Amino acid sequence: MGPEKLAALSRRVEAVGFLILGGFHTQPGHAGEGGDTGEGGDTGERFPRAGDGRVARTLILAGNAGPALWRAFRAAPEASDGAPDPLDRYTRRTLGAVAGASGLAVVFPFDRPWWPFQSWALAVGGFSQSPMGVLAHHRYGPWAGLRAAFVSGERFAAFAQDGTPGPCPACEEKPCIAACPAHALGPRGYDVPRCLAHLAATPGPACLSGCLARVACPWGMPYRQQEEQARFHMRAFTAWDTGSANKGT
Ligand code: B12
Ligand code: SF4
Ligand code: SF4
Repeated sequence: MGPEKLAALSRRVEAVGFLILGGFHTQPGHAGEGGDTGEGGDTGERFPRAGDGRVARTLILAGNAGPALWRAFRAAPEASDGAPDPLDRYTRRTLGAVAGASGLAVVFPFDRPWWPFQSWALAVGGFSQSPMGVLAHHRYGPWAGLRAAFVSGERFAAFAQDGTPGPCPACEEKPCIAACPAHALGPRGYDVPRCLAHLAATPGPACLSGCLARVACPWGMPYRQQEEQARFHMRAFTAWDTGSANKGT
């Protein structure tokens, strides 16, 4: 696939509210070469098969940041049909159609077993591991959702990456850590049960309008979620321990 086809893929993805975050070539020797089933997804070294059954040579990551996805989703039938996991279903329908039209295979972050989307984002570049578990991006801060990976058996033309690293290693004060009222972020990472206990025990917790630690990050402010979208994702997150979570971003 040359630059024109990549540009066409980008246009199709943007028309339904998403964006292309970048891509990378899988290296010879990665699992998926010669005989691997391509199933599963528990390490960054495993890849899905391309649509024609060939091993993956190129992986392209689609995501979202800023208001475009929420706008497109709110106008779609899934947003009001009352069935579970509306955003995941919107994503599968629209990006599944984009993959079909582009001759690519596609996998999603909500498919089980989990594919290693964050490892793939680190391979794409521009992201760093934040103290909150989410990856922070040099442009989008902690607000980039990872929504789909397109897979091809061809080696695509090189991706234009500007080489800018994610912001966390150079962020000395790390205001995200101090902003968490539950002290759930620290040197040992993100204490999920502590965060969830705080959300359950506090009447009308401020975090339900958006994780305060994420909001405190000075990077990517123009891409922050609006309140309605933040509430949607936080509701899904707090449902995690009931087993009915839709882990959106
Ligand atoms: C399971 C899961 C969770 C679990 C984590 C349980 C645990 N401790 O493992 C819970 C429910 C806690 C969770 C929470 C959230 N999650 Co989550 N989650 C996932 C999911 C579905 C699978 C992760 C996984 O196990 N992958 C398999 C491993 C092998 O893949 P990997 O990439 O190599 O591994 C990375 C992760 O395991 C990560 N990791 C380890 N522990 C934790 C803990 C958390 C909280 C996160 C986010 C990541 C993380 O570190 C590894 C290296 O980078 C991914 C989607 C996906 N397929 O990756 C989303 C995903 C990681 N989650 C995401 C997000 C945004 C959230 C929330 C912010 C949701 C929200 N409210 O909006 C919250 C964070 C809480 C908060 N304060 O707001 C995004 C991250 C986007 C980004 N920029 O990095 C993802 C990619 C989903 C998406 N569609 O974009 N999540
Ligand atoms: S505040 Fe600093 S450490 Fe925290 S997510 Fe943002 S850039 Fe990373
Ligand atoms: S949602 Fe609230 S309690 Fe949980 S990590 Fe974010 S700031 Fe802390």
